Amino acid sequence: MKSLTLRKLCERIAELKDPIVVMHARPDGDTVGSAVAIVRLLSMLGKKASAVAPDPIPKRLAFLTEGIDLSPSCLDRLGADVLTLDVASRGQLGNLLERLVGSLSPSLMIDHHERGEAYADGYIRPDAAAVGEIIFDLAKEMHALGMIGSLPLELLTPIYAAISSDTGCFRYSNVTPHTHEVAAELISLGVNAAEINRLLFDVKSEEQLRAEGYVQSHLCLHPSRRIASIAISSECRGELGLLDEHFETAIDVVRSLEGVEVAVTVRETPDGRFKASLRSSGADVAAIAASLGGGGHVRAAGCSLDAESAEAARLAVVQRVWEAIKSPEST
Ligand SMILES: [Mn+2]
Repeated sequence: MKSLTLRKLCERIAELKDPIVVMHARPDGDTVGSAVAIVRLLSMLGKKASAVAPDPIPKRLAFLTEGIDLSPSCLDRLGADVLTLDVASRGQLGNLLERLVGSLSPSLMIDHHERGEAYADGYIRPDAAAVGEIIFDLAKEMHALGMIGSLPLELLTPIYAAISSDTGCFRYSNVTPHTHEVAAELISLGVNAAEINRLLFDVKSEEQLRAEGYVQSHLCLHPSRRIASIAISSECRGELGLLDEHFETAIDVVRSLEGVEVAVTVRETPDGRFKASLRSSGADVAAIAASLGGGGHVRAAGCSLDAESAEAARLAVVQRVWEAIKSPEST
């Protein structure tokens, strides 16, 4: 698998035939915004591109995907080239894993995860706060090379959303001077940052608020008070009349408790497995997630695991976190 330069990436994108842009499982603002931006770039190059995600795109991100072909039927096209965005390992292809083999194996990957698997020729920049930050550099390079004539708002808006989403509105430690420079340039090119951030962070559905209320009143605090966690089973969701996507912002509630270094949410998935999300204010949760077969960033990572119940999965993850952070030299 080759590691590409930005210039080479431009050339490879220009060569894509009938491209299919693939997002990661449980799509977030970065994978969705980046996918929409790449589809628009590809159409500016005269290509008809589609985008697919292994799971439904959360309603709160629907404002990004207007006019984008998201039909999974694109996977029936023979000879299409597949490009993945923000997908660190094949495991993150979720339900699409079995479809994306043989002639549909990804030929290109653009990513920013530190730990991952090189399953295609790639452009991977762990210093980028979001894949969106890379897509902006890519769009500018294509513009400089004369491959595209302009940088329209319909391209820039999803890029800004991708970056803002993966940085928690520019609050996380992954933000660099370059992240702010890109954001500044996007705003000077006309992006409506206030409106995008309002839609991403301030607007919540009634269901989301109810989910956050449930998490607030059912938080489990480790005796050390350094780990906070919550387990959400399918049964519990059913009783509350809520869907998994309503719990997406629940991790922010868990991590907001004073003194907590690592926040853990465990959600039961439809296949009866459990998906853990870990957020940290210092400890390397990517290493902890990796020890459980997952991956991610130092301060934001996740994994899937099998357990008897959501509660058992929560206890197993908390135990692993505690083992990792209890001795000071490991943090
Ligand atoms: Mn990302």
